[in-house]
Amino acid sequence: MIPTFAVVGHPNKGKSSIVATLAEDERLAIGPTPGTTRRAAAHTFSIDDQPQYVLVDTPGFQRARAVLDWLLGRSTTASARPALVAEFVDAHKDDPRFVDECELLRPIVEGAGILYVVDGSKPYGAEYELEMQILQWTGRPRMALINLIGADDHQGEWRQALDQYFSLVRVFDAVAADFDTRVVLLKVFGELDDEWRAPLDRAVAALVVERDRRRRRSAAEIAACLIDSLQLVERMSLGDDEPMQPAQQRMVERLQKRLRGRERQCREAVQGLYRHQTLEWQEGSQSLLDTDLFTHDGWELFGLSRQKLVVSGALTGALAGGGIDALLAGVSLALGAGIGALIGGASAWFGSGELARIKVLGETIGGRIVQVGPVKAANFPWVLLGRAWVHHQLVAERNHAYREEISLALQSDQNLMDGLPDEMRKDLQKIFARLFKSGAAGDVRGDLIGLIDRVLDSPLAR
Ligand SMILES: Nc1nc2c(ncn2[C@@H]2O[C@H](COP(=O)(O)OP(=O)(O)OP(=O)(O)O)[C@@H](O)[C@H]2O)c(=O)[nH]1
Ligand SMILES: [Mg+2]
Repeated sequence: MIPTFAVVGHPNKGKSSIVATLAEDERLAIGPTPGTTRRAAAHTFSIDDQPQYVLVDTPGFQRARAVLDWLLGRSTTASARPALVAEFVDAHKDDPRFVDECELLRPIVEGAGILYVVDGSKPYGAEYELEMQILQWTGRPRMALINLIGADDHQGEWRQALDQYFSLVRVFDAVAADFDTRVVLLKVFGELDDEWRAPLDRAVAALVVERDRRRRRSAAEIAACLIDSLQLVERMSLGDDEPMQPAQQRMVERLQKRLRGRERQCREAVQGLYRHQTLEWQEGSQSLLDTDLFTHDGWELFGLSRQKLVVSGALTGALAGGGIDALLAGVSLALGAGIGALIGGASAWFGSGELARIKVLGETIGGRIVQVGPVKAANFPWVLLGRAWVHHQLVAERNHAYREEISLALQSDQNLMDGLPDEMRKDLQKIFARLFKSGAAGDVRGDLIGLIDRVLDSPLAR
C-alpha cells in the first residue's frame, strides 16, 4: 500500500504549502487568505511513474466545536470512536454546514495517516484542542508539524499541547525546507506506522538517486548548450555591390538572438527536470541572472578573471597573436577577445561594435557568401557555464511551496568561475580549447558532462 497522509489543520496554516513541498507540485494553490483550499485533493509523488507516497491536501476545520459536540453526544467506548467519526462523515456528506469537515475527515476515515499542521509563530489557543480531539477520535496514526509562518516563536506552548495528542511532533518550515529536511521528515513519517516504514525508506532512497540523476541530466543539457553555442554561425549571401557593414550588423544581432534563445532553452530544460516549469524570473536590473549574456555585468560576474584565463591557458593563442600589452589593456582581455579568432574587439560585447568579424566563405557569380561566428571569445564558455551553474543551484534548491520570483545577488567584484578548484578549471579549459577547434564536440561530450556534473555538485561561492 502506498503511504498516504491527509494534511489537516486550521485554515491558512500552510497545509497546501507542505503538500506542494513534499509532492513537488509548483502549481498547487497556496494563498494568504484562509479558505484557499476548498476540496480535498490527493497529490501523488512519483519517480519514474512509480508512486512513492500520497499527500491529501484538505480544507481547514471550520466547525470543530459542532463536530465534537455531535461525537460527544453519541458518547461511546474508545474502541468505537473511529467508527463514529466515519458515521459522522457519512451522515453529513450532503450537509452544507460540514462540507469542509467531511472533506478533511474522509481521507482519514478511508485509511490515511494524519499530518496536523499548526503555525508555531502564533500563540496556542483552546480552539485547536477541539480539532486535536476529533483527530484523536479517528484513531489513525498521527503526527503534528509545527510550521513557522511569522517571526514569533510559540513552539514551547504548542509542544506541550501537541505532545498530548500526537506521538510525533516536528518542526517543518514548509517554504524553506530543503532536500535534506524533506528526507528526514519522510523517515519520521515511516515511524508512524510499521506498514509505511519500508515503502518510505524506498521513497527516500529513490529520491536520493533521483537527485543525482537530475543533476547529471542537467549537466547533459548544459553541455549540449555549450557545445551548440560554441558552434553557432550566421550566414548569408551578399550581392557584389552590397556593403558588408550593415549585413554584418544584422547577422551579429541574429547570432546574439539565437545564443540567448539557446540559453533560455537550456534553462527551461533544467527547470523541467526539477519540476519548476512555470518558475518566473525576476525582471529588472537587480536580478543578475537576467543580466543579458552580452552585457558587461554578465562577463564580469559569471566568467573567469583575466588572470585565471591566462593561467588556465585559455589565452595562449591570443597572447601569441596580439602581444601581452595589448591584451592586458582594458576589458578586451576579460572578454578573451581571441586573437586569431573571428570575433571582434571587446566593444562588440557591449553592443557598440561588432560581435564577430565577418568572414567571406566563398565567391559566387555576382556575390559572396559571408559568415559571422562562431564566437571565439575565450571567456564565452566560462560565462555560459557560470550562468548555468547559478541557475541550476537556484532551481535545484528551490522549494515548490516558495512562489516568489527567483533573483540572485552575486558580489559584484567577483568572477564566479575563479572559485572552481584549479584542477577542475584546467580540465574544463582543455575541453573548451578543443571545442573552439570545431568538429571535436562528439569526442568531448561525455567528459564535458562529467565535469559539469562535478561543477554543479560543488558549493557555489556567492
Ligand atoms: N513565511 C512563510 N509563509 C508560509 C509558510 N507556510 C505557509 N506560508 C504562507 O501562509 C499562507 C497560507 O499558506 P497555505 O499553504 O495556502 O495554507 P493552507 O493551510 O493550505 O490554507 P487554506 O487552504 O486556506 O486552509 C500563504 O500565503 C503561504 O505563502 C512558511 O513556512 N513560511
Ligand atoms: Mg490550502
